[in-house]
Amino acid sequence: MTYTTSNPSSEQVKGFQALDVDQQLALFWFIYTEMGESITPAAPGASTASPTIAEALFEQVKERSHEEQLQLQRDLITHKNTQFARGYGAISDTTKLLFWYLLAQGMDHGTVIPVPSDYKLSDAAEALFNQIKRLEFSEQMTLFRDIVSPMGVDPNAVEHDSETGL
Ligand code: 45D
Repeated sequence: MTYTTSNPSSEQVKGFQALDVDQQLALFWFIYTEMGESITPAAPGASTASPTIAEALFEQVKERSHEEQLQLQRDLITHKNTQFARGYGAISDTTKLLFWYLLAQGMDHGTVIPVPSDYKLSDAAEALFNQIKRLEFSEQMTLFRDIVSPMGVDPNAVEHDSETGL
């Protein structure tokens, strides 16, 4: 299956990025719960994902405490210049998607910190959620790629940081 090329100016991507960090994580989680069963990592299109790399990154999250797991995810969204965010920034968009999918599955399985059951989406996040639900599957894939692609830190795009030595 092929997907349309990314449109970085898509309204939904901007809307997503305009949410605060925790609302982005929460909305992404609600999206997963809505579509989880239609995601099939073994699908033919999965050939461009690197399961070994996504799993290695996921293992780094899994072995941390719940608080650290949450911080790692927040750091990806805020582009904090960490070793982990650089590892993330160096992988392909499809592998990034697979990594987020593994994280969400970890939440399902209780190995990754869950969203509190009483956590509420803001009105803006809720409105975006409703728009996303109405998109076609291929449009959703393009959107998710555009969301996960710029997260983390592209190690080729940043100057040496004397504070962290990275
Ligand atoms: O206390 O082509 C808050 C592949 C604050 C195959 C929180 C694919 C309060 C190849 C932040 C709420 C399968 C890769 C706590 C395609 C608080 C291929 C915590 C498709 C604790 C197309 C929030 C893959 C947290 C797809 C921890 C479509 C939130 C993958 C975490 C889609 C949220 C993956 C997470 C999706 C959300 C993953 C981890 C939608 C993950 C969503």
